[in-house]
Amino acid sequence: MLYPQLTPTRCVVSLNGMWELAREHEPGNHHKGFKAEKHVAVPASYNDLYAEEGFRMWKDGMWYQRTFAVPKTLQGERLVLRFGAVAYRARVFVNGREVGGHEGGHLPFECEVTDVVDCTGLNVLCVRCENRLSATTVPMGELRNAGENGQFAGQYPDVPFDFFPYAGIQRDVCLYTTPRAAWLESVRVTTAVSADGVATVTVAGRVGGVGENLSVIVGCMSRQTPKVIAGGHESISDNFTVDIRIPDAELWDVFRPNLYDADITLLSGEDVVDTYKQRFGIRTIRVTGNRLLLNGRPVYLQGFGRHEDFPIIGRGLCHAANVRDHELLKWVNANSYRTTHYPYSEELVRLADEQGILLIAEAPAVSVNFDHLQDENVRRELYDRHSTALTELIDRDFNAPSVIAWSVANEATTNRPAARDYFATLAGHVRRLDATRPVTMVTCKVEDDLVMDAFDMVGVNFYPGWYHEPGLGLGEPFASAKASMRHALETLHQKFNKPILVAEFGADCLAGLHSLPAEQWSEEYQADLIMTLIDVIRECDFVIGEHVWNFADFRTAQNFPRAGGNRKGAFTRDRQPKMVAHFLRRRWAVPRYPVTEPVTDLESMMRVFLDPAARGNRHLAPQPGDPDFGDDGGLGALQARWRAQLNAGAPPPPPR
Ligand code: GCB
Repeated sequence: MLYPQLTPTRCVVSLNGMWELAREHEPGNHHKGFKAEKHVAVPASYNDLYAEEGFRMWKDGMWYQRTFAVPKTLQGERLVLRFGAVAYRARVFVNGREVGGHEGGHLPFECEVTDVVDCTGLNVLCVRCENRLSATTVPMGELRNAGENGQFAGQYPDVPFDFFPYAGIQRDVCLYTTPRAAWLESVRVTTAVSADGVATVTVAGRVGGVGENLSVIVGCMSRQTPKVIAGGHESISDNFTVDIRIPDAELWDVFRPNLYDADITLLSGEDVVDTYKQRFGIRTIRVTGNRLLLNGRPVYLQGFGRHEDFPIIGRGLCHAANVRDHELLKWVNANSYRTTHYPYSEELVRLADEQGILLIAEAPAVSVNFDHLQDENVRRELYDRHSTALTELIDRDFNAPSVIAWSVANEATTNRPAARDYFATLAGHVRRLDATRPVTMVTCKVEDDLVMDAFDMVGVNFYPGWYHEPGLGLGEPFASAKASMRHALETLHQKFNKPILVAEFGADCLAGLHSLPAEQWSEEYQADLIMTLIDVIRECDFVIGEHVWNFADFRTAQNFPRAGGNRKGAFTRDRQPKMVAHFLRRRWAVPRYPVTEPVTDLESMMRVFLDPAARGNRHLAPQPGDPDFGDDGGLGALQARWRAQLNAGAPPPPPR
């Protein structure tokens, strides 16, 4: 499925804005139009918009409606309704007729409506969403708190995961057009780079409809130096594959997120039928030994697990919040995040492509609980939905250079024998769909995990110092939390012999709560614990990254360990830094592995040390009298030493 685009042959009309809303108290004729209870914003989750609990917690049929007309200029075109995401299930009706639907709350779907719309007047568009979860939905929910629900037992509402089950039309809705007879339906760009820097770009795609004498022309354009640099042409019927050679390929990476566009033109004889611009980046990503290699060089992932979560709009797409989040990620010197625990919006992935942020894209499968899957048919039903979600995710994001790995799930009961086959088959499914990226999954089982050898790298969530071994202790601070983290990482490495991403660790912290000596929930405790654990993590050479849980505070179901949601954010829910964010910023300013871009990297490292805000804090920057503080009253001495070390190929020292 292609992202909607305005091109000389296509038009996009946004249907976002103010819609009407009503709950389905009883099945009826809502699909033909209904009496509204509320106004509702699209896109947004409906849950936090109103003052009544009866709306916030509603999970049965929730109806949305609006009207639209088809402009005269678009009549005669093929008309498609497209939804970026509707949680969890959607059925779509136009003028009372069902035109399509979808299951799964975080991926796009579309419904062709060419023959259903009335081009002479207003059309009534009604969407029924429903957020009922079960043992066979992805994610699971409403398990009546049975089985191994652990800390989630007894939550309100009944979900076995730690984020609020937001619902509704949460991403963009549009009506878009394509030509009617034949059109470009999908495009997949695969790249390979040879040792001499020549890239082979394969642009493959599918054509919908039928046309005579069809052919495609593909031109490749570099966004850095905007000119057509290569092209290809092929006669086709419905599938096409065009290979293009790009000498001196400008690779995509974190420092220089170089992008290209494949300009695709579908022709019938000499006539242009359809055009589409598909962006892509040229880069390689693979796991070798204990390293994750981006363009052949080790990359250490420093960043967070996150949520699409913001006051009032819930999980609704908000460009302003997305811009702010990525700005903060850059500010804190993060280079990556995992789209915990579901696929994020296409718009955010595109921003990551443009800004050089590395993403581990996760399926919406969180807390898969095999105690509820003992019946083989039930397990098969879940598997089908789970693998479909991955198919749709890979289809959507295959062309995104920012996506460097697929994560098939977070925290399943991977200590149950049935989990083994389930996840091994799933890993195989993902590899068949995409052989160009590593596949991973995130476990919270250490001694008894049975599945991680099916993956290219191991993701692990581990919370010493928070859920176990709380407190500083009387001897060396956090001694037992440190030992526990070291033991877990070594155990997993011995067991699976794969590189490990510490995918979650951290502590809740109520912004503004201070305590000396540090104790749980205070800013001091969160900062000290996270920085201490980073030291331990970095003692293990097989660890390829540290993702702090979480980027920002977020809303959860209600339960006694949650104070107005999960407070493990390095930033508050309204995106202001807690103390730990300043520490991370300094720590992450220094690359973990030797860098080969001395000038830019050195500058970014120094930027933090020279930042006047950071300089005011003894913990964040060297002060006069420190050995690194130069006679020149600045950091000249430190800079000179680092530059010499970098040029000699040695890693810079970690900050004290
Ligand atoms: C986890 C989960 C995450 C929770 C986090 C916590 O292991 O993956 O969804 O929010 O722990 O804070 O408990």
